[in-house]
Amino acid sequence: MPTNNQELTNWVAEVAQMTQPESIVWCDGSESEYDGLVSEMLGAGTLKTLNPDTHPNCFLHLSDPKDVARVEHLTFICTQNEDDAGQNNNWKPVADAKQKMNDLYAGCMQGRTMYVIPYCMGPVDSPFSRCGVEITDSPYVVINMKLMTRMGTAALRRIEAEGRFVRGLHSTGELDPDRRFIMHYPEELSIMSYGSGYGGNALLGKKCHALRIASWQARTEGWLAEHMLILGLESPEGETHYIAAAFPSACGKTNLAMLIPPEKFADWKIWTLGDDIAWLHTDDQGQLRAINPEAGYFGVVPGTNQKTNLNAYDMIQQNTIFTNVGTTEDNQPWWEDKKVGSPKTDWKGNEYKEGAGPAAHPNSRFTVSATGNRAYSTLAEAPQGVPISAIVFGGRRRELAPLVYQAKSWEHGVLIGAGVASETTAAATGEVGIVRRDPMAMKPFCGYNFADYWAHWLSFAKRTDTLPQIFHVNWFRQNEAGDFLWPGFGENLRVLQWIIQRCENKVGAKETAIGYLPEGDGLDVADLNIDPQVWESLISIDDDQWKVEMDNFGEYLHSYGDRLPDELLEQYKLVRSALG
Ligand code: SAT
Ligand code: MN
Repeated sequence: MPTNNQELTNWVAEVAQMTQPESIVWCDGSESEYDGLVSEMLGAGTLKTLNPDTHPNCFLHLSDPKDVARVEHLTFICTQNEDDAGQNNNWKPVADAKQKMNDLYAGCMQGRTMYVIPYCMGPVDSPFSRCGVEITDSPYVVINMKLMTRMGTAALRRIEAEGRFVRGLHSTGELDPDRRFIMHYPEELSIMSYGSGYGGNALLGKKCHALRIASWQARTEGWLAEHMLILGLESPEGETHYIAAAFPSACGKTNLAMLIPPEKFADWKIWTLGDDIAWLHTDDQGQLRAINPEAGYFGVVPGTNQKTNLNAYDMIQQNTIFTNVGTTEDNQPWWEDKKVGSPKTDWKGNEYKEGAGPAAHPNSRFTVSATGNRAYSTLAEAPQGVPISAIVFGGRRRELAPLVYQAKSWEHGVLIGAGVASETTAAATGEVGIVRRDPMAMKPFCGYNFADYWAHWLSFAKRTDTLPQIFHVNWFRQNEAGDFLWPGFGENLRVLQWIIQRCENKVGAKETAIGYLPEGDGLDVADLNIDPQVWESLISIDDDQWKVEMDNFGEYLHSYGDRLPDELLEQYKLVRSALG
Protein backbone atom coordinates (compact mmCIF):
# COMPACT_ATOMS: atom_id res chain seq x y z
CA MET A 1 0.00 0.00 0.00
CA PRO A 2 2.02 2.96 -1.22
CA THR A 3 1.70 6.37 0.40
CA ASN A 4 2.38 9.84 -0.93
CA ASN A 5 3.72 10.87 2.48
CA GLN A 6 7.46 11.11 1.92
CA GLU A 7 8.35 11.21 5.61
CA LEU A 8 6.51 7.93 6.21
CA THR A 9 7.99 6.31 3.11
CA ASN A 10 11.49 7.29 4.17
CA TRP A 11 11.02 6.16 7.76
CA VAL A 12 9.69 2.73 6.72
CA ALA A 13 12.68 2.33 4.40
CA GLU A 14 15.13 3.34 7.16
CA VAL A 15 13.59 0.93 9.65
CA ALA A 16 13.63 -1.89 7.11
CA GLN A 17 17.28 -1.16 6.38
CA MET A 18 18.10 -1.36 10.07
CA THR A 19 15.92 -4.34 11.10
CA GLN A 20 16.17 -6.38 7.86
CA PRO A 21 12.73 -8.00 7.76
CA GLU A 22 11.97 -10.76 5.31
CA SER A 23 8.96 -8.86 4.00
CA ILE A 24 6.98 -5.67 4.62
CA VAL A 25 3.20 -5.56 4.93
CA TRP A 26 1.25 -2.29 4.96
CA CYS A 27 -1.86 -2.98 7.05
CA ASP A 28 -5.18 -1.84 5.57
CA GLY A 29 -7.25 -2.63 8.68
CA SER A 30 -9.70 -4.89 6.82
CA GLU A 31 -11.57 -7.85 8.28
CA SER A 32 -9.93 -10.15 5.75
CA GLU A 33 -6.49 -8.95 6.85
CA TYR A 34 -7.45 -9.71 10.49
CA ASP A 35 -8.76 -13.17 9.57
CA GLY A 36 -5.64 -13.90 7.54
CA LEU A 37 -3.33 -12.99 10.43
CA VAL A 38 -5.40 -15.08 12.83
CA SER A 39 -5.06 -18.08 10.47
CA GLU A 40 -1.31 -17.57 10.23
CA MET A 41 -0.98 -17.37 14.01
CA LEU A 42 -3.12 -20.49 14.45
CA GLY A 43 -0.80 -22.25 12.03
CA ALA A 44 2.25 -21.04 13.95
CA GLY A 45 0.71 -22.08 17.27
CA THR A 46 0.91 -18.56 18.76
CA LEU A 47 -2.89 -18.41 18.87
CA LYS A 48 -5.36 -21.16 19.74
CA THR A 49 -9.02 -21.39 18.80
CA LEU A 50 -11.37 -21.49 21.78
CA ASN A 51 -14.61 -23.51 21.74
CA PRO A 52 -16.39 -22.15 18.64
CA ASP A 53 -19.84 -23.20 19.89
CA THR A 54 -19.66 -21.34 23.21
CA HIS A 55 -17.12 -18.67 22.14
CA PRO A 56 -17.37 -17.97 18.42
CA ASN A 57 -14.42 -16.11 16.93
CA CYS A 58 -12.49 -16.18 20.25
CA PHE A 59 -8.81 -16.96 20.49
CA LEU A 60 -6.25 -17.60 23.20
CA HIS A 61 -2.71 -16.26 23.22
CA LEU A 62 -0.24 -17.36 25.90
CA SER A 63 2.61 -14.92 26.32
CA ASP A 64 6.11 -15.60 27.48
CA PRO A 65 5.70 -16.18 31.26
CA LYS A 66 8.15 -13.34 31.97
CA ASP A 67 6.26 -10.89 29.78
CA VAL A 68 2.87 -10.37 31.40
CA ALA A 69 2.66 -6.71 32.46
CA ARG A 70 4.00 -3.21 31.89
CA VAL A 71 7.59 -2.69 33.03
CA GLU A 72 7.80 0.75 34.60
CA HIS A 73 11.47 0.41 35.55
CA LEU A 74 12.30 -0.15 31.85
CA THR A 75 10.09 2.68 30.58
CA PHE A 76 11.83 6.01 29.88
CA ILE A 77 11.00 9.55 28.87
CA CYS A 78 13.91 10.85 26.82
CA THR A 79 14.16 14.64 26.61
CA GLN A 80 16.96 17.15 26.06
CA ASN A 81 16.69 18.35 29.70
CA GLU A 82 16.24 15.86 32.48
CA ASP A 83 14.02 18.29 34.40
CA ASP A 84 11.44 18.26 31.63
CA ALA A 85 10.83 14.56 32.24
CA GLY A 86 10.68 15.16 35.99
CA GLN A 87 11.31 12.86 38.92
CA ASN A 88 8.03 11.11 38.13
CA ASN A 89 9.74 9.51 35.10
CA ASN A 90 12.82 7.49 34.37
CA TRP A 91 14.96 9.61 32.09
CA LYS A 92 17.67 8.96 29.53
CA PRO A 93 19.40 11.43 27.25
CA VAL A 94 17.91 11.23 23.75
CA ALA A 95 21.15 10.27 22.00
CA ASP A 96 22.04 7.50 24.50
CA ALA A 97 18.56 6.02 24.33
CA LYS A 98 18.59 5.98 20.53
CA GLN A 99 22.02 4.39 20.42
CA LYS A 100 20.90 1.67 22.79
CA MET A 101 17.72 0.99 20.83
CA ASN A 102 19.36 1.07 17.41
CA ASP A 103 21.87 -1.52 18.63
CA LEU A 104 19.00 -3.75 19.72
CA TYR A 105 17.08 -3.19 16.49
CA ALA A 106 20.02 -4.05 14.21
CA GLY A 107 18.88 -7.06 12.18
CA CYS A 108 16.16 -7.89 14.73
CA MET A 109 13.46 -8.62 12.13
CA GLN A 110 15.48 -11.11 10.08
CA GLY A 111 13.18 -13.92 9.01
CA ARG A 112 10.16 -11.96 10.25
CA THR A 113 7.45 -9.89 8.60
CA MET A 114 7.47 -6.18 9.31
CA TYR A 115 3.96 -4.72 9.61
CA VAL A 116 3.27 -1.02 9.06
CA ILE A 117 0.14 0.00 10.97
CA PRO A 118 -1.31 3.47 10.32
CA TYR A 119 -3.83 4.21 13.07
CA CYS A 120 -5.97 7.05 14.34
CA MET A 121 -6.57 7.64 18.06
CA GLY A 122 -10.13 8.98 18.19
CA PRO A 123 -12.83 9.14 15.49
CA VAL A 124 -11.15 9.56 12.10
CA ASP A 125 -13.24 12.69 11.40
CA SER A 126 -12.63 14.38 14.79
CA PRO A 127 -10.44 17.48 14.99
CA PHE A 128 -9.34 16.22 18.43
CA SER A 129 -8.01 12.88 17.16
CA ARG A 130 -4.30 12.32 16.52
CA CYS A 131 -2.72 9.76 14.22
CA GLY A 132 0.26 7.50 14.50
CA VAL A 133 2.06 4.73 12.65
CA GLU A 134 3.34 1.66 14.48
CA ILE A 135 5.93 -0.55 12.84
CA THR A 136 6.05 -3.97 14.47
CA ASP A 137 7.20 -7.53 13.83
CA SER A 138 4.36 -8.98 15.91
CA PRO A 139 1.14 -10.21 14.25
CA TYR A 140 -0.36 -10.33 17.79
CA VAL A 141 0.17 -6.56 17.98
CA VAL A 142 -1.53 -6.07 14.60
CA ILE A 143 -4.68 -7.98 15.53
CA ASN A 144 -4.87 -6.23 18.91
CA MET A 145 -4.37 -2.80 17.30
CA LYS A 146 -7.20 -3.68 14.91
CA LEU A 147 -9.56 -4.07 17.88
CA MET A 148 -8.14 -1.22 19.96
CA THR A 149 -7.79 1.57 17.36
CA ARG A 150 -9.15 2.86 14.05
CA MET A 151 -6.42 1.35 11.94
CA GLY A 152 -5.61 1.02 8.28
CA THR A 153 -6.54 2.87 5.12
CA ALA A 154 -8.77 5.59 6.62
CA ALA A 155 -6.07 6.50 9.14
CA LEU A 156 -3.41 6.58 6.41
CA ARG A 157 -5.56 8.94 4.33
CA ARG A 158 -5.83 11.29 7.31
CA ILE A 159 -2.07 11.13 7.88
CA GLU A 160 -1.52 12.01 4.23
CA ALA A 161 -3.93 14.94 4.49
CA GLU A 162 -2.50 16.25 7.78
CA GLY A 163 1.12 15.44 7.10
CA ARG A 164 1.90 14.48 10.71
CA PHE A 165 1.92 11.33 12.80
CA VAL A 166 3.46 9.84 15.93
CA ARG A 167 6.15 7.29 15.04
CA GLY A 168 6.20 4.06 17.04
CA LEU A 169 8.74 1.33 16.39
CA HIS A 170 8.24 -2.00 18.11
CA SER A 171 10.00 -5.34 17.99
CA THR A 172 9.37 -8.27 20.30
CA GLY A 173 13.08 -9.02 20.02
CA GLU A 174 13.97 -12.14 22.00
CA LEU A 175 11.58 -11.35 24.90
CA ASP A 176 14.63 -11.20 27.13
CA PRO A 177 13.82 -9.05 30.22
CA ASP A 178 17.44 -7.85 30.17
CA ARG A 179 17.01 -6.59 26.62
CA ARG A 180 13.67 -4.82 27.11
CA PHE A 181 13.06 -1.06 26.92
CA ILE A 182 10.17 1.27 26.17
CA MET A 183 11.56 4.68 25.18
CA HIS A 184 9.54 7.84 24.51
CA TYR A 185 10.83 10.95 22.74
CA PRO A 186 8.05 13.47 23.33
CA GLU A 187 9.99 16.35 21.72
CA GLU A 188 9.90 14.50 18.42
CA LEU A 189 6.66 12.59 19.03
CA SER A 190 8.19 9.15 18.71
CA ILE A 191 8.35 5.84 20.59
CA MET A 192 10.78 2.89 20.51
CA SER A 193 9.86 -0.38 22.19
CA TYR A 194 11.88 -3.59 22.26
CA GLY A 195 11.71 -6.98 23.93
CA SER A 196 8.07 -7.23 25.07
CA GLY A 197 4.83 -8.29 23.41
CA TYR A 198 2.60 -7.21 26.32
CA GLY A 199 -0.26 -4.72 25.73
CA GLY A 200 0.95 -1.55 27.40
CA ASN A 201 4.53 -2.17 26.19
CA ALA A 202 3.69 -3.20 22.64
CA LEU A 203 0.33 -1.76 21.52
CA LEU A 204 1.96 1.62 21.11
CA GLY A 205 -1.30 3.48 20.41
CA LYS A 206 -2.40 2.91 24.01
CA LYS A 207 -0.33 4.10 26.99
CA CYS A 208 2.76 5.11 24.96
CA HIS A 209 0.97 7.32 22.43
CA ALA A 210 -2.46 8.15 23.87
CA LEU A 211 -1.04 9.06 27.30
CA ARG A 212 2.73 9.64 27.45
CA ILE A 213 3.24 11.31 24.08
CA ALA A 214 -0.28 12.79 23.96
CA SER A 215 0.06 14.38 27.42
CA TRP A 216 3.06 16.30 26.08
CA GLN A 217 1.22 17.21 22.85
CA ALA A 218 -1.79 18.23 24.93
CA ARG A 219 0.22 20.66 27.03
CA THR A 220 1.69 22.25 23.93
CA GLU A 221 -1.72 22.48 22.24
CA GLY A 222 -3.88 23.35 25.28
CA TRP A 223 -5.82 20.17 26.05
CA LEU A 224 -5.55 17.20 28.44
CA ALA A 225 -4.72 13.52 27.78
CA GLU A 226 -5.91 11.58 30.82
CA HIS A 227 -6.11 8.05 32.25
CA MET A 228 -9.90 8.29 32.52
CA LEU A 229 -12.99 6.32 31.67
CA ILE A 230 -15.94 8.19 30.19
CA LEU A 231 -19.52 7.19 31.00
CA GLY A 232 -22.97 8.62 30.42
CA LEU A 233 -25.56 8.48 33.21
CA GLU A 234 -29.10 8.69 31.85
CA SER A 235 -31.92 9.48 34.26
CA PRO A 236 -35.46 8.07 33.91
CA GLU A 237 -36.43 11.48 32.48
CA GLY A 238 -33.98 10.87 29.65
CA GLU A 239 -31.38 13.45 30.68
CA THR A 240 -27.77 12.27 30.27
CA HIS A 241 -24.73 13.54 32.16
CA TYR A 242 -21.21 12.52 31.21
CA ILE A 243 -18.56 11.78 33.81
CA ALA A 244 -14.81 11.28 33.29
CA ALA A 245 -13.08 9.29 36.02
CA ALA A 246 -9.43 8.52 36.75
CA PHE A 247 -8.35 5.49 38.78
CA PRO A 248 -5.01 3.71 38.91
CA SER A 249 -4.76 0.55 36.77
CA ALA A 250 -6.97 -2.37 37.78
CA CYS A 251 -9.08 -0.38 40.29
CA GLY A 252 -12.33 -1.23 38.52
CA LYS A 253 -12.40 1.39 35.75
CA THR A 254 -13.83 -1.08 33.25
CA ASN A 255 -16.47 -2.21 35.76
CA LEU A 256 -17.51 1.38 36.52
CA ALA A 257 -17.60 2.31 32.83
CA MET A 258 -19.93 -0.64 32.20
CA LEU A 259 -21.93 -0.41 35.44
CA ILE A 260 -25.33 -2.09 35.51
CA PRO A 261 -27.85 -0.18 37.63
CA PRO A 262 -29.17 -2.12 40.64
CA GLU A 263 -32.83 -3.12 40.72
CA LYS A 264 -33.93 -0.02 42.59
CA PHE A 265 -32.49 2.12 39.76
CA ALA A 266 -33.65 -0.13 36.94
CA ASP A 267 -34.97 2.85 34.98
CA TRP A 268 -31.53 4.49 34.97
CA LYS A 269 -29.04 3.71 32.25
CA ILE A 270 -25.26 3.79 31.99
CA TRP A 271 -23.67 4.35 28.58
CA THR A 272 -20.00 3.45 28.06
CA LEU A 273 -17.91 5.91 26.06
CA GLY A 274 -14.51 4.61 27.14
CA ASP A 275 -12.87 2.58 29.89
CA ASP A 276 -9.26 3.77 30.05
CA ILE A 277 -8.26 7.00 28.28
CA ALA A 278 -9.96 10.36 27.70
CA TRP A 279 -8.77 13.36 25.71
CA LEU A 280 -10.37 16.56 27.05
CA HIS A 281 -10.80 19.93 25.33
CA THR A 282 -12.68 23.12 26.05
CA ASP A 283 -15.03 24.05 23.21
CA ASP A 284 -15.96 27.53 21.93
CA GLN A 285 -18.49 27.91 24.74
CA GLY A 286 -15.91 26.99 27.37
CA GLN A 287 -17.50 23.58 27.94
CA LEU A 288 -15.05 20.75 28.66
CA ARG A 289 -15.65 17.90 26.19
CA ALA A 290 -14.13 14.42 25.96
CA ILE A 291 -13.34 11.90 23.26
CA ASN A 292 -12.13 8.37 23.82
CA PRO A 293 -9.06 7.90 21.64
CA GLU A 294 -9.47 4.12 21.72
CA ALA A 295 -11.91 1.85 19.89
CA GLY A 296 -11.74 -1.24 22.10
CA TYR A 297 -11.10 -2.57 25.57
CA PHE A 298 -7.96 -4.26 26.89
CA GLY A 299 -9.46 -5.33 30.21
CA VAL A 300 -8.43 -7.45 33.17
CA VAL A 301 -10.16 -10.86 32.91
CA PRO A 302 -10.04 -12.36 36.44
CA GLY A 303 -12.97 -11.28 38.56
CA THR A 304 -15.25 -10.72 35.55
CA ASN A 305 -18.48 -12.63 36.12
CA GLN A 306 -22.21 -12.26 35.65
CA LYS A 307 -22.50 -10.50 38.97
CA THR A 308 -19.52 -8.14 38.89
CA ASN A 309 -19.84 -7.03 35.26
CA LEU A 310 -22.55 -8.75 33.22
CA ASN A 311 -22.01 -6.48 30.21
CA ALA A 312 -18.30 -7.31 30.04
CA TYR A 313 -19.00 -10.98 30.72
CA ASP A 314 -21.47 -11.16 27.83
CA MET A 315 -19.26 -9.01 25.60
CA ILE A 316 -16.35 -11.47 25.86
CA GLN A 317 -18.34 -14.54 24.82
CA GLN A 318 -17.51 -13.77 21.16
CA ASN A 319 -15.04 -11.90 18.93
CA THR A 320 -12.44 -11.67 21.72
CA ILE A 321 -8.73 -12.28 22.04
CA PHE A 322 -7.85 -13.71 25.47
CA THR A 323 -4.28 -13.42 26.71
CA ASN A 324 -2.96 -15.62 29.54
CA VAL A 325 -6.17 -17.23 30.80
CA GLY A 326 -6.71 -20.94 31.52
CA THR A 327 -9.07 -23.27 29.65
CA THR A 328 -11.75 -25.78 30.68
CA GLU A 329 -12.08 -29.41 29.63
CA ASP A 330 -14.26 -28.32 26.66
CA ASN A 331 -11.85 -25.55 25.66
CA GLN A 332 -13.71 -22.54 27.02
CA PRO A 333 -11.61 -19.72 28.53
CA TRP A 334 -11.42 -19.90 32.32
CA TRP A 335 -10.27 -17.50 34.99
CA GLU A 336 -10.43 -17.02 38.75
CA ASP A 337 -13.84 -15.81 39.94
CA LYS A 338 -15.54 -16.68 36.68
CA LYS A 339 -17.98 -18.62 38.87
CA VAL A 340 -18.78 -21.22 36.21
CA GLY A 341 -16.77 -24.21 34.99
CA SER A 342 -13.39 -25.34 36.23
CA PRO A 343 -9.89 -25.16 34.80
CA LYS A 344 -8.11 -27.94 32.96
CA THR A 345 -5.08 -25.95 31.77
CA ASP A 346 -3.39 -22.87 33.20
CA TRP A 347 -2.03 -19.69 31.60
CA LYS A 348 1.29 -21.35 30.92
CA GLY A 349 -0.48 -24.06 28.93
CA ASN A 350 0.21 -26.73 31.56
CA GLU A 351 -2.33 -28.94 33.24
CA TYR A 352 -3.97 -26.98 36.06
CA LYS A 353 -3.03 -28.18 39.55
CA GLU A 354 -4.90 -26.94 42.57
CA GLY A 355 -2.63 -25.08 44.96
CA ALA A 356 -0.01 -24.45 42.25
CA GLY A 357 -1.06 -20.86 41.54
CA PRO A 358 -3.99 -19.41 39.63
CA ALA A 359 -5.23 -20.81 36.33
CA ALA A 360 -5.40 -17.35 34.77
CA HIS A 361 -2.60 -14.85 35.31
CA PRO A 362 -3.92 -12.05 37.63
CA ASN A 363 -3.16 -9.57 34.82
CA SER A 364 -4.63 -11.73 32.05
CA ARG A 365 -6.54 -9.63 29.53
CA PHE A 366 -9.36 -9.60 27.03
CA THR A 367 -9.14 -7.54 23.86
CA VAL A 368 -12.46 -6.73 22.24
CA SER A 369 -14.01 -4.04 20.08
CA ALA A 370 -16.01 -1.44 22.04
CA THR A 371 -19.03 -2.01 19.83
CA GLY A 372 -19.48 -5.48 21.37
CA ASN A 373 -20.59 -3.87 24.63
CA ARG A 374 -24.38 -3.60 24.89
CA ALA A 375 -23.96 -0.31 26.79
CA TYR A 376 -21.75 1.12 23.99
CA SER A 377 -22.69 4.71 23.22
CA THR A 378 -22.59 5.67 19.56
CA LEU A 379 -21.46 9.10 20.76
CA ALA A 380 -18.04 7.45 21.09
CA GLU A 381 -17.88 8.24 17.35
CA ALA A 382 -19.01 11.87 17.75
CA PRO A 383 -16.28 14.15 16.34
CA GLN A 384 -16.91 16.79 19.04
CA GLY A 385 -17.01 14.27 21.89
CA VAL A 386 -19.36 14.58 24.87
CA PRO A 387 -19.74 17.42 27.42
CA ILE A 388 -18.28 16.49 30.82
CA SER A 389 -20.32 17.40 33.94
CA ALA A 390 -17.98 15.95 36.55
CA ILE A 391 -14.41 14.72 36.89
CA VAL A 392 -13.91 11.95 39.42
CA PHE A 393 -10.64 10.77 40.94
CA GLY A 394 -10.34 7.61 42.96
CA GLY A 395 -7.94 5.15 44.49
CA ARG A 396 -7.93 1.92 46.39
CA ARG A 397 -7.64 2.89 50.08
CA ARG A 398 -8.47 0.51 52.91
CA GLU A 399 -8.68 3.47 55.30
CA LEU A 400 -8.79 7.26 55.26
CA ALA A 401 -10.57 8.35 52.09
CA PRO A 402 -14.36 8.60 52.48
CA LEU A 403 -16.77 7.07 49.97
CA VAL A 404 -17.08 10.37 48.12
CA TYR A 405 -16.20 14.05 48.51
CA GLN A 406 -16.33 17.11 46.33
CA ALA A 407 -13.65 19.72 45.73
CA LYS A 408 -14.41 23.30 46.73
CA SER A 409 -13.06 24.71 43.46
CA TRP A 410 -11.24 23.64 40.30
CA GLU A 411 -7.91 24.51 41.91
CA HIS A 412 -8.76 22.48 45.01
CA GLY A 413 -9.81 19.65 42.68
CA VAL A 414 -6.38 19.72 41.05
CA LEU A 415 -4.86 19.30 44.54
CA ILE A 416 -7.19 16.35 45.18
CA GLY A 417 -6.13 14.80 41.86
CA ALA A 418 -2.47 15.36 42.70
CA GLY A 419 -3.10 13.58 46.03
CA VAL A 420 -4.44 10.37 44.51
CA ALA A 421 -2.76 7.35 46.09
CA SER A 422 -3.65 3.71 45.79
CA GLU A 423 -2.69 0.24 46.90
CA THR A 424 -0.83 -1.46 44.03
CA THR A 425 -2.37 -4.22 41.88
CA ALA A 426 -1.14 -6.76 39.35
CA ALA A 427 -1.22 -4.54 36.22
CA ALA A 428 2.42 -3.59 36.65
CA THR A 429 5.26 -5.82 37.80
CA GLY A 430 6.24 -5.28 41.44
CA GLU A 431 4.82 -5.84 44.90
CA VAL A 432 1.02 -5.91 45.32
CA GLY A 433 -0.80 -4.08 48.14
CA ILE A 434 1.61 -1.19 48.85
CA VAL A 435 0.22 2.37 48.99
CA ARG A 436 1.83 4.41 46.28
CA ARG A 437 1.29 8.01 45.16
CA ASP A 438 -0.37 8.10 41.78
CA PRO A 439 -1.37 11.69 40.95
CA MET A 440 -4.38 11.81 38.62
CA ALA A 441 -3.72 8.04 38.18
CA MET A 442 -1.02 9.25 35.76
CA LYS A 443 2.17 8.27 37.60
CA PRO A 444 3.16 5.67 34.98
CA PHE A 445 1.76 7.69 32.08
CA CYS A 446 2.52 11.41 32.33
CA GLY A 447 5.10 12.15 29.64
CA TYR A 448 6.58 15.17 31.42
CA ASN A 449 7.34 16.72 34.81
CA PHE A 450 4.36 16.41 37.15
CA ALA A 451 4.94 19.93 38.47
CA ASP A 452 4.43 21.31 34.93
CA TYR A 453 1.47 18.97 34.47
CA TRP A 454 -0.27 20.37 37.58
CA ALA A 455 0.40 23.89 36.33
CA HIS A 456 -1.22 22.89 33.03
CA TRP A 457 -4.28 21.52 34.86
CA LEU A 458 -4.51 24.72 36.93
CA SER A 459 -4.34 26.84 33.77
CA PHE A 460 -7.79 25.59 32.73
CA ALA A 461 -9.35 27.83 35.38
CA LYS A 462 -8.14 30.76 33.29
CA ARG A 463 -9.47 29.36 30.03
CA THR A 464 -13.14 29.13 31.05
CA ASP A 465 -15.46 29.69 34.00
CA THR A 466 -17.71 26.71 33.24
CA LEU A 467 -15.40 23.87 34.23
CA PRO A 468 -16.81 20.61 35.62
CA GLN A 469 -16.97 19.91 39.35
CA ILE A 470 -14.23 17.63 40.69
CA PHE A 471 -14.85 14.71 43.08
CA HIS A 472 -12.94 11.90 44.80
CA VAL A 473 -14.35 8.42 45.46
CA ASN A 474 -13.10 5.33 47.29
CA TRP A 475 -15.02 2.07 46.84
CA PHE A 476 -12.45 0.07 48.79
CA ARG A 477 -12.78 0.90 52.51
CA GLN A 478 -12.36 -2.17 54.71
CA ASN A 479 -12.83 -2.99 58.38
CA GLU A 480 -10.16 -4.66 60.48
CA ALA A 481 -11.38 -8.09 59.46
CA GLY A 482 -10.82 -7.12 55.82
CA ASP A 483 -14.51 -6.93 54.84
CA PHE A 484 -15.42 -4.21 52.38
CA LEU A 485 -17.64 -1.54 53.95
CA TRP A 486 -19.30 -0.50 50.70
CA PRO A 487 -21.03 -3.01 48.36
CA GLY A 488 -19.56 -1.37 45.25
CA PHE A 489 -20.29 -2.50 41.67
CA GLY A 490 -23.85 -1.52 40.61
CA GLU A 491 -24.45 0.29 43.89
CA ASN A 492 -21.77 2.81 42.89
CA LEU A 493 -24.56 4.33 40.79
CA ARG A 494 -25.86 5.89 44.01
CA VAL A 495 -22.61 7.79 44.36
CA LEU A 496 -22.67 8.88 40.71
CA GLN A 497 -26.22 10.10 41.26
CA TRP A 498 -25.11 12.20 44.26
CA ILE A 499 -22.29 13.61 42.14
CA ILE A 500 -24.72 14.72 39.43
CA GLN A 501 -27.11 16.16 42.03
CA ARG A 502 -24.22 18.17 43.46
CA CYS A 503 -23.35 19.44 39.98
CA GLU A 504 -26.95 20.61 39.62
CA ASN A 505 -27.11 22.07 43.12
CA LYS A 506 -29.96 19.72 43.98
CA VAL A 507 -28.60 18.28 47.22
CA GLY A 508 -26.84 19.78 50.24
CA ALA A 509 -23.50 18.66 51.66
CA LYS A 510 -21.41 19.18 54.77
CA GLU A 511 -18.26 21.20 54.48
CA THR A 512 -15.09 19.64 55.90
CA ALA A 513 -11.39 20.45 55.66
CA ILE A 514 -10.93 18.13 52.67
CA GLY A 515 -14.09 19.09 50.75
CA TYR A 516 -17.87 18.62 50.71
CA LEU A 517 -19.13 15.27 51.99
CA PRO A 518 -22.65 13.77 51.76
CA GLU A 519 -25.04 14.55 54.58
CA GLY A 520 -26.50 11.50 56.36
CA ASP A 521 -29.49 10.99 54.06
CA GLY A 522 -28.27 13.06 51.10
CA LEU A 523 -27.02 9.91 49.45
CA ASP A 524 -29.72 7.31 49.00
CA VAL A 525 -28.65 4.10 50.80
CA ALA A 526 -31.68 3.46 53.03
CA ASP A 527 -32.49 0.07 51.46
CA LEU A 528 -28.89 -1.22 51.59
CA ASN A 529 -29.04 -2.09 55.31
CA ILE A 530 -25.62 -0.66 56.02
CA ASP A 531 -24.92 -0.46 59.75
CA PRO A 532 -25.46 3.22 60.72
CA GLN A 533 -22.00 3.42 62.32
CA VAL A 534 -20.36 1.99 59.23
CA TRP A 535 -22.28 4.44 57.05
CA GLU A 536 -21.18 7.31 59.25
CA SER A 537 -17.55 6.22 58.92
CA LEU A 538 -17.89 6.08 55.13
CA ILE A 539 -19.05 9.69 54.94
CA SER A 540 -16.86 11.35 57.54
CA ILE A 541 -13.17 11.98 58.00
CA ASP A 542 -10.73 11.21 60.78
CA ASP A 543 -8.79 14.47 61.26
CA ASP A 544 -5.79 12.75 62.82
CA GLN A 545 -5.43 10.27 59.97
CA TRP A 546 -5.83 13.11 57.49
CA LYS A 547 -3.13 15.19 59.16
CA VAL A 548 -0.70 12.30 58.71
CA GLU A 549 -1.83 11.86 55.11
CA MET A 550 -1.49 15.56 54.33
CA ASP A 551 1.95 15.74 55.93
CA ASN A 552 3.11 12.85 53.75
CA PHE A 553 1.50 14.42 50.71
CA GLY A 554 3.14 17.77 51.55
CA GLU A 555 6.58 16.14 51.60
CA TYR A 556 5.83 14.54 48.27
CA LEU A 557 4.72 17.84 46.72
CA HIS A 558 7.79 19.65 48.02
CA SER A 559 10.01 17.03 46.41
CA TYR A 560 9.12 18.75 43.09
CA GLY A 561 11.00 21.82 44.30
CA ASP A 562 10.78 25.18 42.57
CA ARG A 563 8.75 23.95 39.63
CA LEU A 564 5.76 23.28 41.87
CA PRO A 565 3.04 25.84 41.00
CA ASP A 566 2.36 28.38 43.80
CA GLU A 567 -1.37 27.93 43.38
CA LEU A 568 -1.09 24.23 44.23
CA LEU A 569 0.89 25.05 47.36
CA GLU A 570 -1.75 27.62 48.34
CA GLN A 571 -4.47 24.98 48.01
CA TYR A 572 -2.38 22.57 50.04
CA LYS A 573 -1.93 25.11 52.84
CA LEU A 574 -5.67 25.81 52.93
CA VAL A 575 -6.52 22.15 53.51
CA ARG A 576 -3.66 21.50 55.92
CA SER A 577 -4.50 24.48 58.12
CA ALA A 578 -8.23 23.66 58.10
CA LEU A 579 -7.35 20.28 59.63
CA GLY A 580 -5.79 22.12 62.60
O1 SAT B 1 -0.86 -0.86 30.44
S1 SAT B 1 -1.94 -1.62 29.84
O2 SAT B 1 -2.65 -0.73 28.94
O3 SAT B 1 -1.44 -2.75 29.12
C1 SAT B 1 -3.00 -2.13 31.04
C2 SAT B 1 -3.23 -1.10 32.08
O4 SAT B 1 -2.42 -1.02 33.01
O5 SAT B 1 -4.21 -0.35 31.98
MN1 MN C 1 -5.18 1.84 32.29
